[in-house]
Amino acid sequence: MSLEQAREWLGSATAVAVLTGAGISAESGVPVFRGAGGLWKDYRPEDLATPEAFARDPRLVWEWYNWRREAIRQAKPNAGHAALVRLEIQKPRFTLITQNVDGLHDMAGSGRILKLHGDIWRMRCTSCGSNWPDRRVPLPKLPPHCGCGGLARPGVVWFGEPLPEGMMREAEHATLEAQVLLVVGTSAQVYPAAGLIPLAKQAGARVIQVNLEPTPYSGIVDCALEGPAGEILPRLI
Ligand code: BJW
Ligand code: ZN
Repeated sequence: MSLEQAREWLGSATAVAVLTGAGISAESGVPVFRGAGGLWKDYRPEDLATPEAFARDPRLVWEWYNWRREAIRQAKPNAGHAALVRLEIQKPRFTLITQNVDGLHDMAGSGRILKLHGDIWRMRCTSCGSNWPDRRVPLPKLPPHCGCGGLARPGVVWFGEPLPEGMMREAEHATLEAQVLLVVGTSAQVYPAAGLIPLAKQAGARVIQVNLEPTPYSGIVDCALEGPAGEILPRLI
């Protein structure tokens, strides 16, 4: 299916949901998780983004976050993020659902954002549960601690952990009412986020995917556009 057809679907829809992943920030210089440039010191995300990995070696996990915070701090939103801000302004009903923790959608000016996997600029205490913002790069001492003396962890969602209370329900609700689901820069391998794609299909929405390469859902989406999000989204919107 062509970009023109996808542009028409998107143009005539009044309710749109967008699901983004690390690929939308790749052109801003933020490393992705899987595939080319996605690995840090040969670790896979499944080796680091888990409560077990953190319990085993909090310093190692924090070194990974320090590295990513460094890359993210230097990053600016790109033309893909900006196009989604324009789309939000055009649509009466619009929901941006992101798996990204980098804050680039906020920086671009998107309004309400459902951050399924949390925020890399927040910390949470593993002892007292309090949470707070911390944008220092690099962190002065690893691993960081809370005022109560407890070990601090990044305010993100790791494998095996539940998503923020109620957020997935909101994402599902937006997906179910959308006429178009636009899926950008995700390998669609991590659940429950990836499950929004078949959910939209079941509900009768058109699904448009923008990615450098095919994903497990390329065969069921209505239109799979292959190329960089920073080039395709401005042409689509
Ligand atoms: C471009 C581009 C360009 C590049 N333009 N494109 C089956 C069903 C349901 C769940 C499970 C299941 N099987 C297993 C699970 C559990 C698990 C899971 O999904 N595992 C999979 C490995 C199978 N899920 C979970 O554990 C989740 N929690 C959960 O299910 O809780 C249940 C529960 C309930 C009650 C109590 C307890 C538990 C949590 C998942 C958390 C994921 N966390 C991470 C880390 C977040 C923090 C951080 O950032 O540090 O989230 S892992 C990592 O993967 C990160 C990402 O958000 C996520 C998705 O990655 P994404 O965004 O797709 O990036 P990539 O790198 O994979 O892909 C980039 C894509 O962009 C590629 O396709 C490129 O081609 C493309 N690209 N440049 C366009 N310029
Ligand atoms: Zn504490």
